[in-house]
Parts: sequence; structure tokens; C-alpha cells
Amino acid sequence: MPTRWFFETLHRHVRQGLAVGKVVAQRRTPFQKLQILETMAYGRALVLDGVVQTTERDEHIYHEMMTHVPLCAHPKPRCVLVIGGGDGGIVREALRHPTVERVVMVEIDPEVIRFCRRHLPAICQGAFEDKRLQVVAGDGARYVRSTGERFDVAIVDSTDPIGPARVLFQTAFYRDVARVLRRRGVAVRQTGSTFLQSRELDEAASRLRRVFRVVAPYLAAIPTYVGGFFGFLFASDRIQPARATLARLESRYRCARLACRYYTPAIHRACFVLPASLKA
Ligand code: AG3
Repeated sequence: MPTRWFFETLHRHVRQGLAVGKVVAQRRTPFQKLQILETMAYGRALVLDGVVQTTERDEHIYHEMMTHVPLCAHPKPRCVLVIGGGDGGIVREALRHPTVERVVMVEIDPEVIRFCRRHLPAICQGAFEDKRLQVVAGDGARYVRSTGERFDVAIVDSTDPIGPARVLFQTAFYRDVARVLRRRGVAVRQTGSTFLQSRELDEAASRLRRVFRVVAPYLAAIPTYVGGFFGFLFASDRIQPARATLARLESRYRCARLACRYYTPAIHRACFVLPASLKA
């Protein structure tokens, strides 16, 4: 049987090709095209509008770094807001922290949640059944504009700034995120490949700097997000991410009984160390 190839459509001059055993499911929603592909190299993959969002084999790197970096940087995270993240990977990691009493996930496309729970259960691992989680089907930008609730950590797990996620890259949105955070609140977002989408990190950092006192990029290499190091931004008014001592991070890691596959307290400190070209 000839190999079927899926080619990602994200980058203009670079193409990621994945050999696909079968298309597990696909459908169009009012927001986007959803696909779950059985890939030979990375297990099942969630693809939105032609862009790989997460795969069974490497999802832990992204989800652990998006979640445990802000949660371990915070002295006692109780309430967590997740914007996007319908596959459930972030909420799964956030709910591992015993200090967390409440997680609100605001996902614009409820079909992503239904689709992933059914066809990609290895990502959420039952997190949607946790009583501490409330799922809001709606626009994250509108939610942070209007909610009266306050959070310790906000995690923006959006797609790239093409399609429905565009508003989640605007300064006005970051101002509203800051508004819903408590005094020692922390926000994080993904900013794409530092090589192929370098403007994304720069732009998001300068917008976040208009709103937050501390803005720090951090890095991880995620195989299915092509283009070398993948960028994240940490933003807060009070918390300096890399200033927490290793001993303190280790004690938080131990107290939370985390058993991660990628994140460690040492990685927490190391991921904020940047190459010369990325230093602002
Ligand atoms: N959302 C971020 C996907 C980023 C892909 N972008 C890229 N390769 N430049 C992932 C959702 C996982 N919960």
C-alpha cells in the first residue's frame, strides 16, 4: 500500500510531512476544520485547519511547559483559567496540582472538546470528568472582558495568529487577561517557532510589556512544531519566573507530587536562558 502523506500548511517555505496510517476522523465546524490522523511517527495527531496542534508522542513537552512553568512559579495557584486548549492537555496538567481548586476552560469551539475526548482520549486522560473543572463554550477574549472572576494563572493555549485565534494576540486582550489576574497572577502563551515565526515572539513580547511588568520568553523544542526552538511567554506583575531558587521549585514540584516526563525544576530555570539573538 502506498504511503499516504499529510503535509502541514502552516509555513510558507517549509513543509512538514507526516506519513499517515489512517484518517481517524474529520469534520468541519463553524470555526475550523478538525482532523485526527493516525501518524506513523507520532501516534494520533490533532490537526486544525491543516496545522498540527498536538500529537500523542510529544504533547507532554508542550503541555507540561505551558502548565507547570506558571503553576510552579506561583506560590499557591488555586484558580486557573485556560483559554483554548480544547484537547484537554493543559487542564489535565493543571489539575495535577493539589492546590488547584478550580479550573475554567474557555474554548470557542466545543466540537474540539467532543472530538478529542472521543478520538484522542490519551491527551485529556479523563480530565473533563474532574469536578474542579468548568468548561465554558465561548470566546476567550469576550470572557476575560466580562467575567467578574479572578485567577492566579491564565494559560492561553491558542492556535497560531491565523483564523479564530487572532484576537488572542491583541494588546486589548492582554489587558483583559491582566484584569482577571490576582495580585501575584501569572499568564503564559505560546508564540510559535522562534526561527520560522520570529516576529510572533517579538510582537507578543512587546504587547505584553505594555501591560505587565515582567515579561520573559522561555523555550522548549517540540518535534512536531517544526522550526527549532518553540517560544513561550511568561507575564506577571510580581513574579520573576527565573528568580525562584532551585530548592523552592523542587519543593513545589515535590508538594504537587508531579511526575513529569519533560518538566523538571532544573528545566524551569534553564528554559529562561536565551540565545543572544533572542535577548530583548
Ligand atoms: N496549540 C498550539 C499549537 C501551535 C502550533 N504552531 C506551530 N507549530 N507553530 C496547541 C494546542 C495543544 N493543546
